[in-house]
Amino acid sequence: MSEFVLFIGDKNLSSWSLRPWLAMKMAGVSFREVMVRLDRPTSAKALAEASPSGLVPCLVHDGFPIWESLAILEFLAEIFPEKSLWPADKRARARARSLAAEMHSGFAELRRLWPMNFSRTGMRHLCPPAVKRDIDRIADLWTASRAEFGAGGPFLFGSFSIADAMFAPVVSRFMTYGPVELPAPAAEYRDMMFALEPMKEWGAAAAEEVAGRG
Ligand SMILES: N[C@@H](CCC(=O)N[C@@H](CS)C(=O)NCC(=O)O)C(=O)O
Repeated sequence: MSEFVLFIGDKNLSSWSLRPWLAMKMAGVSFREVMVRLDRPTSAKALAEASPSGLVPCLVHDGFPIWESLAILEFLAEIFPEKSLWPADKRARARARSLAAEMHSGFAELRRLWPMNFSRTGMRHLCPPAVKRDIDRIADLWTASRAEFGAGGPFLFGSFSIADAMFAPVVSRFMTYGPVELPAPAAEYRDMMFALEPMKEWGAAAAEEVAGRG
């Protein structure tokens, strides 16, 4: 039987790790997770051993490593076609890929100024215009996807997809640095995502880490 080992960073901090971890949980794929603690004197060596890029996440499938969150998610979609990690409809799939790619390469100011701090809520923060622009763009993307493609369920494209996995850390940020005021469909989507069982599981582990017990 195939073995999946997912190397991740600290759950409170590692936004990139959350994405494939959540997708694997939502798809019901069994895997072993190995955490590499970040920002420690031992981190550089441990990261170099865990991942060819020296960054997490890295998924090792029967000894074969796949790094970069989006590449891992694509691999999962390919080997588990029955899990429908991309929407079946060609246009919906293209749109989901646009959202996933925009998240992977964009929203730099939001990511820089509001780093993921999963276990915290209501943190004091600044919201300069560049961050506000990122928030507004994300709210528009969520609202439009829900309206155009979301009829079959509560996620961006109805059922859970890679696009949802890609935005999971933003969902967390919109709680940590808020709750951020969003138009109703975007706020509903954020709250639904934050209430998912795997998100609660990740959050509980993040809180244990911060308390020094993880
Ligand atoms: N583009 C990469 C980004 C991965 C990344 O930056 N990971 C961070 C943790 S969230 C990391 O490994 N940082 C290494 C460090 O902190 O030394 C991806 O999509 O997987």
